[in-house]
Amino acid sequence: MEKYMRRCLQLARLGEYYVAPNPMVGAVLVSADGVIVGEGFTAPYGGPHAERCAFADHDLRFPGVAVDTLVVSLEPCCHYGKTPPCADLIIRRGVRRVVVGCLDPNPLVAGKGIEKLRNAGIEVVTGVLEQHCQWVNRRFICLHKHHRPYVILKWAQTADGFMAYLPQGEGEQPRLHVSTDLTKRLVHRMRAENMAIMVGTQTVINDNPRLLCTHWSGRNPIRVTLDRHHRLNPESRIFSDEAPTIVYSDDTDWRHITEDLASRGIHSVLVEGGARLLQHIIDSDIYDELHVEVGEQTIGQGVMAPKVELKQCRLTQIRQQRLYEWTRQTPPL
Ligand code: AOF
Ligand code: ZN
Repeated sequence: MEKYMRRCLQLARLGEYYVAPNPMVGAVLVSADGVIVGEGFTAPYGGPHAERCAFADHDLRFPGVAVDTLVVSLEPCCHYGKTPPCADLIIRRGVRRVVVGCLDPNPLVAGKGIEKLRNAGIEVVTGVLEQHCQWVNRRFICLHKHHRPYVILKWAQTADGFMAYLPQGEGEQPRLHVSTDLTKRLVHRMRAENMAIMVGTQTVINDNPRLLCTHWSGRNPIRVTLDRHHRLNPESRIFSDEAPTIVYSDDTDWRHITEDLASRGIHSVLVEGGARLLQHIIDSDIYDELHVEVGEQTIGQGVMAPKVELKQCRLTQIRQQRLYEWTRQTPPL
């Protein structure tokens, strides 16, 4: 069943930039002699689920062929959300067997989808490539399991460990450029992969960023920042109408912010700096991944990058840049 599940995971990723806050799911329908006779993946948020799309695909391309097994990367749902329950559809379609990658942690489902299928006499096999299926939806699973978004910290620093020039009085600050065109594009891909993006007050003041996803396909993330001393100019580009923006000014404790983001249904946040905010989060130990880009230049003095041990990180070299990546959970091969 693994080869069918691998295909489900490929299909699931086709929805990657559009389905949040829903999980990305892939489903295939298999005939009794092992041929794939229908494929589907979760439609953009609010649209039909993977299973429903797979049956629609079957009806178009293989209308006369009987379906024996449904293989799906996440437990089929059994609740009415924006769409009706997949479990009911599967039962109605007379499938003999359902093969599931991992359980749906959403308390409205959480095992009840599988139970419903079994009660209807369908054979259910679970846990096929389970870790892979969980990894694909680690953001969605984190939200439901820990009631906080999946947190990714990202910054760029010089070879001598600085992430910005020292402030020089009033007015425009000179910008330190570490990223290259290629790594900037990779950052925009990360923005597309996450529901929210966050920077500290000083970054808004110094860089006046838009924090949009312009160099990758996908939706703009929700922008998040802090403003404890009401220093932000309402004309800042972070307040443009291209994406929503959330500002925390009273309670800027990281744990409380993550709880609030979770209560808004936000399953992931990419934190792009600056140094103080990143260090506060690192000290709180509430984060899941680190992505640190180290350029080759040295500047002698500046704003120091957060202190973390890069030794355990996976290292990738992109031309002159070194990219260090660390995840709390080990990704499956
Ligand atoms: C599935 N197949 O492809 C997905 C599932 O509001 P709705 O109707 O879209 O339901 C969203 C919930 O359904 C979501 O939180 C998760 O529990 C489940 N997602 N289930 O059977 C799918 N994307
Ligand atoms: Zn469903």
